[in-house]
Amino acid sequence: GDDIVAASKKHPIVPLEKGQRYSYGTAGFRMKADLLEGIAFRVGVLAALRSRSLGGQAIGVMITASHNPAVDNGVKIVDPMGEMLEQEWERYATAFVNAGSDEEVVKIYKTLATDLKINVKDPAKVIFGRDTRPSGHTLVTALKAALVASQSEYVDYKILTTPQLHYLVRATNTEGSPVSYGKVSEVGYYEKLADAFIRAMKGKKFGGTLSVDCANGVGGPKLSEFLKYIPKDKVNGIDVKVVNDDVLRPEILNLDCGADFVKTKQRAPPIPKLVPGLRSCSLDGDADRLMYYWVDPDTSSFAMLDGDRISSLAASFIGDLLESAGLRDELRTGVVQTAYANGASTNYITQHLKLPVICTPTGVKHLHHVAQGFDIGVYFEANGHGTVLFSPYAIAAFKETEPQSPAQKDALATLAALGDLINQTVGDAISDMLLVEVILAHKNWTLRDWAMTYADLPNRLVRVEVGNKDVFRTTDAERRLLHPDGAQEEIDNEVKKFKDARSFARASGTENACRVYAEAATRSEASELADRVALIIQ
Ligand code: 16G
Ligand code: ZN
Repeated sequence: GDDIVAASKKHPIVPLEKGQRYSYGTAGFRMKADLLEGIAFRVGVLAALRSRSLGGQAIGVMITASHNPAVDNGVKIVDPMGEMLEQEWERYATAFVNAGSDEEVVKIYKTLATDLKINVKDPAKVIFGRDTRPSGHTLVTALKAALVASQSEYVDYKILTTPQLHYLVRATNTEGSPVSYGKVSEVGYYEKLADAFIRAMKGKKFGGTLSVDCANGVGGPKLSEFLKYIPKDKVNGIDVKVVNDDVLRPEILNLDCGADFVKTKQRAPPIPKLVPGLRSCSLDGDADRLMYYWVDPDTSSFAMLDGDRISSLAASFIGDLLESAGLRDELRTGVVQTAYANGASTNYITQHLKLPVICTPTGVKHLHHVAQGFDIGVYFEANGHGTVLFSPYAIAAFKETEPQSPAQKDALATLAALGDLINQTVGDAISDMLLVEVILAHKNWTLRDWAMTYADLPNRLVRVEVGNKDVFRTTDAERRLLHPDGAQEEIDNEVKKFKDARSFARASGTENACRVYAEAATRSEASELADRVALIIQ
C-alpha cells in the first residue's frame, strides 16, 4: 500500500472542473495526452489487480488514441483472451481514476481486493504496448511505475498496433495449451498471418497493385514488416504499396488521411493523389479499422467500401465455402451490426445471403459478445472495425471433416486458413485487409464487382451539440429514444414523410455530443431528414 501511495504521488491526476468525472468509455480513457499520466498510473494498479483476480493470467494495457488527433492519447485494458475489459471492471477503473487522493486509490484497491477475495500478494502479469504518439513515453513510464509498486511482472512490447497487443495477450495466456493462439512475440504474429495468408491464396492470383494508406501511424511500419514474411513466389502477383507511413513527424498522424477521414469525409485522402482504377484502402492510427475505396476508371466516380461492405463480402464468401465444404447446415452463421449499418447491407444479408442479422449498441464489445453466440459470427461496425469469430466447434469441423471431393477439400483448407488469418480477439485492419484480398482473389473481383453487389441507401450522419447528452437514453440497440419524453414520436413523424427512410439519435460514447443518423431514398432526402431530427433533439 505505502509503495503505491508513494509512487502515485509522482504521477498525479489532473483535477477536473467541479461536477466532472473521468470515465472509462467505449475506448477506455481517451483525452488530451497531458491529462493522462496519472490515469495511466492508476490503470496500471488496476490491471495488476485484475490479473491477480484471474489467477495471474496476463492482462494487456494499450496506449493509443486510435484515429483521434496526434495531441490526444488513451489507455485501455485488455482481458486475458484478448477481449475488451469486462464491464464490471470498467466501473472499478472509473472509481480508481476519480479517487480524490493517492491514499484513496489504495483504499479503493484494498476494498476491492477484500470484496472480490483477491490476495494482493498473488502473482500478477501485465503486458503493454503503445502507438507512435510521442506522449506514449510518459504514459508508459507512469504505467511501469504502477506495476513496480504493485509488484506485478510486466513485459513492455514497445510500439504495436492495437490488434497486435490483443494477439499477444491471448498468445501469452494460451501458450503451451491445446488452444495456443500462436508464438508469444510480434514475430509470431507476422508468421501466423503470413502462413495463413499464403495457404488461403494458394492457386489464386493477387489482383494488381493494392495501395495502403496507413494514416501515418503504427500500421505503416508494421505492415512493411509483415510483408517481409511473404516470399514473392508464395503469393502469385502480390504487390502492396504502403503510403502515408511517416511516423517520424508525429503531428501528421491521422491528418487528412486514414480510415476515419475516408469514412467521415466520404473521399480519398488528398495525398497521394488517387490514381483512377487503383485498388486502395486506409487503416486508422492504431490499425484496427479498415476502409476500401477507388475511383472507377470508367465513370470517374469515387466508391467507398466500408465495414458493412466488408461484412457482407466476408459473410457471402464464408457462406459459399461452407456450402462447398458440406457444413452449411452444421455451423450456425450470423452477422452482427449496429444501427449505423446501411439498410441496404442488412437487406442484402438477410434476403440475398439468407443469414440472420442481429443489431447491437455501438462499441466493439457489444458486437463481439453477440458474435460469440454463433459458430461463425461476422461482425463489423460501418466505420470499418470488425472481425469474424469461429467457435472451437467450427475450427474442429474445418480440420476434421473428411473431404469427399477435391472441391470439398479445397473449401475446408481455405476455411481452416481463414480461422488462422482472421484475428479472433478484436478487429484488425491488417488481418481484415488480407481477408478482403483473399476473397477478391478467389472471386476474381475488382472493387467494381464488389461495389455492385448492392446499392447503398444515401445517408447522412450529423453531430449535434446538446446541453446534456446524458438525457438521451435509448432502447432497441440505440434505434429508439426512451427519453426525453415525446422525442421518439416526433422522430417517427418525420421519418414517415420520407421514402425508404430510417433515422435515430443517440448520445456519443466518446464525445460530449449527440449523433443523428438518417438514410432515405435520395441524398437530399437523407440530408433533409437528418436536419429535421437534429432540430428535434437540439
Ligand atoms: C469507440 C468504439 C467504436 C465505436 C465508437 C463510437 C471500441 C474499441 N471503439 O471508438 O467501436 O464505433 O466508439 O463512437 O469499442 P461514438 O459513441 O462517439 O459515436
Ligand atoms: Zn482504431
